[in-house]
Amino acid sequence: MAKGEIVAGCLAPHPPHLVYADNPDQNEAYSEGGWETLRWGYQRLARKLKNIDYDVMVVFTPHWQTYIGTHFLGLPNFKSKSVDPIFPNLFRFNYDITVDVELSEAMHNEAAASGIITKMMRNPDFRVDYGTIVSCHLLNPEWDKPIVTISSNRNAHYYSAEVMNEQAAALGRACRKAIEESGKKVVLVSSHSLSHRHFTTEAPLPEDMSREHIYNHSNYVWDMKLIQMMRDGKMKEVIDILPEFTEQTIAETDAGAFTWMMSAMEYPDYPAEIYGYQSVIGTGNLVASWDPSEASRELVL
Ligand code: 2X7
Ligand code: FE2
Repeated sequence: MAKGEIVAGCLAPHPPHLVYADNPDQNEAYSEGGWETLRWGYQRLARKLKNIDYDVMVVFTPHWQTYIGTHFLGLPNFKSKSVDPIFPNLFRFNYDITVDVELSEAMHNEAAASGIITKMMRNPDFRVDYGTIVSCHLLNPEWDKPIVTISSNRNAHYYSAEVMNEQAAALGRACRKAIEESGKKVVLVSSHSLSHRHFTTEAPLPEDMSREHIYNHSNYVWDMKLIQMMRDGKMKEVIDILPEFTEQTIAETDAGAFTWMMSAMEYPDYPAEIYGYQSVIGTGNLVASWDPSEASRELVL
């Protein structure tokens, strides 16, 4: 059997606003659009993924929070309605998700063997979180590939952003090993915003783009610093300063997803593909991708 490989890593923010703005059949809410810079960036990346040969998408999400260990989806199908607890006006999404249980179990077992506390989620009534759904929908609106979701253990809450960075890096190493042994081609998805201070009130029309802007200039400067380092292929350095970034901008990198993905990809030293940056209710959101293949890697923006 050929060695499995990670064929792409995607930074895929999940504000439910982006699905709301797209008006897919699965979502009950109706919008007049909005946040085009991110949505058009996502569409461009989704087109690229269509031309990449892969078997499964593995997504790490901040909105499945587990307090004892890291959990993995463990049934072949999950079907229900996902309602965003903060924005039920925007996101009531009917999903029907296929899971690659074989790969999920392989990653679970490899993580457990390396000393990480793990659990398979086998509850058929489990409601898949909106982070998974938004990122996967925008990267693959056809939903024609299976996924695996990995939960976010709240190390950052129990301990610190530094401890989270170490734990998530260990999980990334274990997942890479499991992927290589599986023989599968895998797209990794790190589902989150960058800076994450957000407004606490919503515009009367949520998609009124005259009301959308970054929460403050300091968050903007931090986001731009990270994006420049991504362009420069300095991913080890980004992960080294991530705890400080996380604390200064209340970033969603506290969940560990980005560190997990970069560790699994062995800290790329080549330029990230940048697809778009925009604020959503004040948070900083970047769509980006890391393509290990020099032949298909592009300068997008
Ligand atoms: O979960 C989110 C988020 N990360 C950013 C912005 C708005 C809503 O939900
Ligand atoms: Fe979020």
